[in-house]
Amino acid sequence: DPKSGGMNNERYHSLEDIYYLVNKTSQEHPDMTKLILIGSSFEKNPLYVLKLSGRRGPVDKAMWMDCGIHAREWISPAFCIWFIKYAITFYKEIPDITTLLDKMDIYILPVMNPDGYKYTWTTNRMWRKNRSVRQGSSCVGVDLNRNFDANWCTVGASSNPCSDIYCGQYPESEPEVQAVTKFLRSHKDSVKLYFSIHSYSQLLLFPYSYTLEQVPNYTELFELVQEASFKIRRHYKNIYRYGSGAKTIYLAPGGSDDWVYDQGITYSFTFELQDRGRYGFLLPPNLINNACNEAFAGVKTIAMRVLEK
Ligand code: ING
Ligand code: ZN
Repeated sequence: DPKSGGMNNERYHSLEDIYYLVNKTSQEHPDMTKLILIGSSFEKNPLYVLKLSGRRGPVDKAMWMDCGIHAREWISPAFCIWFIKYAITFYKEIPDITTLLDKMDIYILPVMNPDGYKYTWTTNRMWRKNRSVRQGSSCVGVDLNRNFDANWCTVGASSNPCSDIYCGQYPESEPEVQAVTKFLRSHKDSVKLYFSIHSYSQLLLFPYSYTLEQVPNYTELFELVQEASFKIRRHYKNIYRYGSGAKTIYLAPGGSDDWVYDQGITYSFTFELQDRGRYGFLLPPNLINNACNEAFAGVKTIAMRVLEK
């Protein structure tokens, strides 16, 4: 495929690789990118956001996408990296990404949980949480997607530090969550659209996950994810279920998309990428490109609609 631009032989990237790639991209494309250090992890790994923009004057709209909140969901950072590469390669070549970059800035955090991600490469491939340690407990890590200040630590989270869904000592106790909330609070006026990328299960979710109650713009969000799911099904013959988090999978408080929504960013989504359980978190590298293409179809469909509003 001539349009693949060498993007059809993906592999997973180590944390060091990702830092290198993001840094190199920012140096090679200063006209389209800006590297922003938003904070650091518990183990003092940097949290870099890459800002992507078209070659044009300033605009007032922005989109945020974070990947790798959960360490073992390797396809998630792979998608953020794929997205950056796709944007840089095909800006002014392919209309969809050109329109997105001409009309809004795109902030990408490729690995929100670098300590956990590193740990899945060295020690335990199935680790989910971050790697924060706390005196008085021998268990390590907080579930960053239970640590946001959104009905924090109610049904669907655990106050047991040994649990995989441990909510932490208090809302925003974790430096990774603090870095993201600080950035988003100070960019609330421009950021209209939020995506958080997870795996697996093939789901397109929107708030709320912390309650079964419907958000005010439920119908609008439902129609957006429905259209995204139809597009993926038509072009990639793959099924993505969709709906609010609580109704579609389970009650889960303290999640990023719910917190973002309650900050007033009402186009807030969590995507669960491939697969539906055959390989689960261990999605083989030869499936990365397909998973990323269809995830991009979903992001693009929603982003284009939100730009029309
Ligand atoms: N799923 C998410 C989790 O953190 C989720 C589901 C989405 C929860 C949005 C809260 C908010 O459990 C995975 N696979 O991590
Ligand atoms: Zn996850």
